[in-house]
Amino acid sequence: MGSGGNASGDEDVEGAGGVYDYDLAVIGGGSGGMAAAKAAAGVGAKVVCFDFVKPSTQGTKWGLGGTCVNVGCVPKKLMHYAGLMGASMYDAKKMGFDVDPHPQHDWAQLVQTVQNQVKQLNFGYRGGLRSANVEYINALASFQDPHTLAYQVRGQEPATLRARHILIATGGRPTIPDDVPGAREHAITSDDIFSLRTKAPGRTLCVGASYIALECAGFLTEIGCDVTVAVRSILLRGFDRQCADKIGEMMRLTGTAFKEGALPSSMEKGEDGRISVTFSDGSSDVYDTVFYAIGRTADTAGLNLEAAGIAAAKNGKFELADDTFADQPHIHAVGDVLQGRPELTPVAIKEGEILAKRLFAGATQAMRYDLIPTTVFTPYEYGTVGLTEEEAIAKYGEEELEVYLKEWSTLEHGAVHRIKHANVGADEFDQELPPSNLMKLICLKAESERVVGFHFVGPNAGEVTQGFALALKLGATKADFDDVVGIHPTDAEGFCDLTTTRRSGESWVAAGGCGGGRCG
Ligand code: FAD
Ligand code: NA7
Repeated sequence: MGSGGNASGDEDVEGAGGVYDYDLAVIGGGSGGMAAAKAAAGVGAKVVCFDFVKPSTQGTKWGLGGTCVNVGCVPKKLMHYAGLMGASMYDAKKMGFDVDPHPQHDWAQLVQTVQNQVKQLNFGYRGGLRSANVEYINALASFQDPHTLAYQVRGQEPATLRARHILIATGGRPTIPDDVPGAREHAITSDDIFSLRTKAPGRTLCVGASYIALECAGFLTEIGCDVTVAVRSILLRGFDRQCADKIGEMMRLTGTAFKEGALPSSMEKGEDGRISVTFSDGSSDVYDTVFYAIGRTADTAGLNLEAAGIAAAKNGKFELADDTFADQPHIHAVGDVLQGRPELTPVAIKEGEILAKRLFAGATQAMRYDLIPTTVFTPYEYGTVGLTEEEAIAKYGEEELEVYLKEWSTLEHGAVHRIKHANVGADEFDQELPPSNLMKLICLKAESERVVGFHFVGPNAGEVTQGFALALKLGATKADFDDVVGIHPTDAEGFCDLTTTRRSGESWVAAGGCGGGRCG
């Protein structure tokens, strides 16, 4: 044991290679690290978990629990909920409530509500670690040698501890480009937006066109901000193209602007606090907020990896066959630090639990990365599990697939003309509007039309997709979907009787809207 010793003072644990203070030391108390720590302690391992938050470029800090609970899924979903409420104000008026269809939005109140919930979860996580018998150390940890971690708790002497196994679960942080003068100084990221107390975002430029940029652009638009998304190439790279295009179409119709092919080249803050942005096409504009969501960089630079005899790729991630370093089989990694794996909380959790049970309970289950469902929480959500149409064609060939699809509008939204209203703010708009929803099943002909790709753009896609993911996991065929009796009137019931195939050349747009577009 090094200077400072192990905070618990408990007995040392023995293992191959010597005597250790802990069976497992986890660096990073986020989704993956916390899950692994609790699972390992749950089967009797002696576990310590380090978690420490370095402030964002704008100085934002937060508590225990990692990205998801503090600056990711949780505050994002709550703000998405606020956005959905904003969109439903007009519905409420149409449904007889005596409400202003354009009420003023109080950003400070929203942040307060969101942060109260986050604080409650932080508190719960601390108690959760304690009751799981995991020792928590609020300090940055780094390697001193392959089995030794160095750390310093604020106000205390530097210390070290030795662990039989070490898990790296340090996640990632938002990327801000170095080559855009002013961006690091003036732009915010997802690390800041959910606790932004100084002012409402107002006129906002979102840079980036994937998950996070579109989700944030979506809820900001719905609560009344004037939002433009700066798109480098395409929306939602890696997702099904038709569905990504549908998301873009619905976001445009509900008020988000898109600036294609031109990105900020510099920005500066005026005396009024607003940010003047010059774009690569020579144009310029002024915003209250510039929000970068152009990807995340794995947070591994400060771990002193050389001392452990391991290395990260150029982007900071680890390229591992599974969750363990081949050269240092006692060092492991889970979550967002892993190269080529989905950056999702349930993935990090599952990886952490599987690792812990393998190390300390003799389990043999390996992590499976196929059929992981996910949802983009844009105003019209997009849920998917399995292959995109592009991936299915590349894997099996177009002729081997039958693609069933349908577009329609949600009954309730159609009844109050929500999209028509959102687009122009009045009922006089008479342009033909596209249906808001899209569903698609990609089926493999050679295997009795086994469903290999499920896609749904529409309200509550997260809830819908979670349930259907089980069907794909169990190998459901198109006939199995057809055999299910629908729940009427829902959007999801549309999956029970999809008839139009892409191959048929017929229109897949359902004329009416009554439960999954079934009675058009
Ligand atoms: P993290 O949760 O990032 O935890 C890592 C922890 O380690 C952090 O607390 C960090 O401060 C700490 N740390 C780093 N270095 C050290 C060190 N040296 N010593 C001690 N501590 C250290 N996923 C979903 O599934 N659904 C969603 O809807 C969703 N929405 C998202 C929205 C946003 C805006 C963002 C940013 C992410 C979202 N994600 C979502 C992704 C999800 O949050 C991540 O995939 C998940 O948090 C990864 O978990 P992790 O354990 O790898 O790392
Ligand atoms: P992603 O999913 O990595 O996407 C990054 C987006 O930002 C994508 O649209 C990129 O466009 C765009 N991008 C990348 N670099 C730049 C620069 N320099 N300028 C402008 N735009 C750029 O990142 P997210 O932040 O949305 O999400 C990360 C993960 O966190 C995600 O998987 C969620 O699970 C949670 P491209 O398509 O490459 O042209």
